[in-house]
Amino acid sequence: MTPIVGLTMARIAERRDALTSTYMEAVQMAGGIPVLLPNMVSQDALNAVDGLILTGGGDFHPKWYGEPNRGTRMETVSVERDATEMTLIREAGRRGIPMLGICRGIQALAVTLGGTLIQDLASPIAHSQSAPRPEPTHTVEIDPASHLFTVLGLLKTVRVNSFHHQAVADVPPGWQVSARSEDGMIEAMEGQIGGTWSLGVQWHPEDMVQTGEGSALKIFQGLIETATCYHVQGRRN
Ligand SMILES: [Mn+2]
Repeated sequence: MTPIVGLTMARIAERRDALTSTYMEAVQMAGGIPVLLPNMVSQDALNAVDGLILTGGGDFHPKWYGEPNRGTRMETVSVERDATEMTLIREAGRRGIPMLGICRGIQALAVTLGGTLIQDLASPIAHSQSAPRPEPTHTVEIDPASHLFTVLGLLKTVRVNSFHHQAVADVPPGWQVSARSEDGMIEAMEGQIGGTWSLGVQWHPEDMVQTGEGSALKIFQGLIETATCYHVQGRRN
């Protein structure tokens, strides 16, 4: 069987949602069927999927994690998108649907499940690269005790791209840090919800699957594997 993976979308203008096709291509290359979840769906949309990808995009409104604005780029905030993704994450967690958070997506997982964010990085390493998207510009060190270490084929370090000015400050209760950059920023985290692994990465593996950089496709294959388990266990509605 081929698992179906739902992907959240960016609110790019009033009444206009979009998603870069590299996400859909990566899901397809990894053996899944990508379906798009626009910013008006209810939690019932999860009846149709075996896995969920929280995609990249603008900042979360800091009110969701109870902080004043300390460098959040308010012009990139969509509270409609924030609310849709938080609803989907809570419900996916309840059902045990495996999740992969990418860039904003790791932050979505953190904000929704009780973690916090650094609202504006002051880091010596450039986490906002000007190099082309498929090009890795910094390394991350993987915790050998992590699920991510297994997913990546036992790699201790990988080279990743970097397009973020925020990062996870505190991971949610029950989650663990699975990778950090040289400057100590959280670049990946993981948690087991409802018996299923979910993962967040701060980089953009969907932009690196074509070149094979950083074992990027393995991250999507890891999601497809857990989504397949979810499906064959007959857990989808
Ligand atoms: Mn980075």
